[in-house]
Amino acid sequence: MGVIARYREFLPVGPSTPEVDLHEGSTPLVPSRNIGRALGLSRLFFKYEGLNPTGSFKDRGMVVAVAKALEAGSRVLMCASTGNTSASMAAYAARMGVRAIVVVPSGEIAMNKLSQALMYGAKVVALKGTFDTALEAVRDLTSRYPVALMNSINPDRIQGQKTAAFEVVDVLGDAPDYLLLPVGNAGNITAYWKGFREYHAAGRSTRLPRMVGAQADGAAPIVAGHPIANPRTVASAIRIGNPASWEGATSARDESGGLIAAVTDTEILAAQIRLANTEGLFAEPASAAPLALLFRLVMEGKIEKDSTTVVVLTGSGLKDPDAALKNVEPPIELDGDARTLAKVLKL
Ligand code: AN7
Repeated sequence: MGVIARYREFLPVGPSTPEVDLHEGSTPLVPSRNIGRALGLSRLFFKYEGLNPTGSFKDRGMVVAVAKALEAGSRVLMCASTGNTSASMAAYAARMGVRAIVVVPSGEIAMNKLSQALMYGAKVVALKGTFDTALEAVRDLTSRYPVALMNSINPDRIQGQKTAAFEVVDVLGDAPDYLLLPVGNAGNITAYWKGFREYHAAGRSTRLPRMVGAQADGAAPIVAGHPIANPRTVASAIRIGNPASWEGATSARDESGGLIAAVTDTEILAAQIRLANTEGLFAEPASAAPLALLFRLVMEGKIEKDSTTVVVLTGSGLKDPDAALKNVEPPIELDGDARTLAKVLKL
């Protein structure tokens, strides 16, 4: 069952909304086995969003936005993307038989995300410039032509994405003390906060979490307090200099008593490897940013050891093998039999 069927009563859908479903959502909330213990945190969980049908959390919002676009009669869908939004939109457009056009910053998106958009049959334009320039072009074009804008400025995207907060509460039985996630265009932090508030208002939880957002040092406009013209980070998913949902992010931070801070690329890659090596969870670099921030906050004594903490792993590590492979030993090249193999392995 997908998120529309599961959370229908909380979503802007009705009898005339077409059925769209790729069985997105219902992702596991995996308890930490090793990192939590090492940090002295008794209740640390990972929301493993890489297990969505296209490998990222974007499917939750896309399914609702596509259903609503179809209901409104749209036949052409368009988005700007650092990769995951384009993969997701292209998949749902393919399934529903409508055109998908994606605009990505040229040379800036992870190869496997690009391969997804192409395989699902989207028309892909690699536009010179940053994600921010791509989004500007898409906003402009969709305001002039009968083409549906599918970025998270589209409120139906936020509606769908809030279901991740519902799932966290459904599994834990209440909201956590802290929810950590990466912040790029800032749709997701906006959506989680909306979800936690709505569930709380509906009596499904007794409290609200503190929202903790992680940006990358070279792409941290919200931390800096101004847009960044040339955002730079290894985490290409959050290489964004002027987030569309800026205010949603700062409201989530301030209303929840949380924080948004930046981590370095070195911290991001170290966290990514540690997560894979010690938990068996492979997430893309952007998804490791909040874990890197958690390490710092625990060291600074800013997170109580007995708190319930959820780190959202927004996208699968398989999305961006190039980023990961730079940081591990290459395979051992060998021509030999079991004996030479055993020798090389020092068994
Ligand atoms: C894995 O795909 O912006 O703060 O165009 O792919 O809601 O933007 C992706 C963002 C975090 C940041 N983690 O979420 C896009 C795009 C992953 C992501 C984010 C993205 P937002």
